[in-house]
Amino acid sequence: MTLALPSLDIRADFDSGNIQVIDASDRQHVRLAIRPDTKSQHFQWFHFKVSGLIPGEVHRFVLENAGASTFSRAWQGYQAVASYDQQDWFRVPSHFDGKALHFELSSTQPDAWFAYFEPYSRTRHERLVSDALNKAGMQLLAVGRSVEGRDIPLLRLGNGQPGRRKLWFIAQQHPGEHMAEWFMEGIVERLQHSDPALAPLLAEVDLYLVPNVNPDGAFHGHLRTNAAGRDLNRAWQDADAETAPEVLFIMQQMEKYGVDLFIDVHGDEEIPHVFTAACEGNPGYTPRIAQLEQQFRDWLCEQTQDFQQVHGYGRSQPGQANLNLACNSVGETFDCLSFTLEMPFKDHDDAPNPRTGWNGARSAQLGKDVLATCIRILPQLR
Ligand code: GEM
Ligand code: ZN
Repeated sequence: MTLALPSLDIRADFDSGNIQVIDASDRQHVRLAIRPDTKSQHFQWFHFKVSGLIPGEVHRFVLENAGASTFSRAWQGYQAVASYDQQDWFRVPSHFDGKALHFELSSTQPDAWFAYFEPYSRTRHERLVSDALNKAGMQLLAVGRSVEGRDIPLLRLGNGQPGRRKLWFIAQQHPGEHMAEWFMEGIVERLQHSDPALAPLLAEVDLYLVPNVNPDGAFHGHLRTNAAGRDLNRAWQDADAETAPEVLFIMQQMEKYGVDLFIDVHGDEEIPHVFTAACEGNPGYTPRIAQLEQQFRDWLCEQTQDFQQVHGYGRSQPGQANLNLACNSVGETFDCLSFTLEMPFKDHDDAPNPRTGWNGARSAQLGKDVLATCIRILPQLR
């Protein structure tokens, strides 16, 4: 009598889930595909659960449409992440053959989750907001609404009195870049432990946080767009209430309160390093802003080995910046220090961690280190 092996059950019908099952009948060759963002051709983010694994056996998975994804070159050198408990995520052997991404797991458990990066869930987002309000002394200043009606909380630490410096962080305009809200968790966690190093922040600063700009896209397992199919980081010159209410809300709040330093938190699919992009291409770029940018980067390098200035995007030519991007739009509008901060989907190769690659905890620590650098540069902001 032959015992029938349990078939594999593969699901993605949950928060930030994304997979399409082509054929799961062969556990040595599980054929999968990534679903595109709604109303958009972008795709790269994946997140799914597998049940029915046989402990001790190697299971092999193939993302057959990886070669057609938005950043297809980024699969070179990339390793997928897996978890048995949705807490501890680790890298699994992966390779890209130019068309498909292959990865495998020598399973120790019958169930496992796989994802493009360590997911940041909506439940954890709600706990983050609760901790910000109840443990970190922040206030819920305003609430925006996404295309599908999800809350977009704007949190503030500080009393909004005239003369205080206004520091803004926004995260996950691009919903698949989950490292961004891990970064925000680090900032909120840091604020729960008062110490003398935070004194300048508390005395002189109003700190504005938008922990997740794109809750619809995050929930639906999108890489790049909101529920209306818009790339929010291309909507900062023409945001409207129907297709980019998320950006419109933030712009209106910035106009109301002002900005002295802005950091837009992202993830980068291809470059295996932490880096920043800034406003050198803005029409209003000045030597003052150039000096502030360099000082901030130099000090962040002193603060952490998880930052570097060698690798990153090419510099924009003078006057050629795309002002549809948040960093450039805010920097130009408020004549302030303004960065896009990029964390890797792969690893920070200057300080690699082979087991985890770049992950949530390192993103959170970077948030703390960036906040410390913001405090250090405060006296120079205006
Ligand atoms: C990037 S920001 C792109 C900035 N490019 C240069 N050359 N400064 C985007 O929106 O495409 C942010 C991201 O998605 O990570
Ligand atoms: Zn991004």
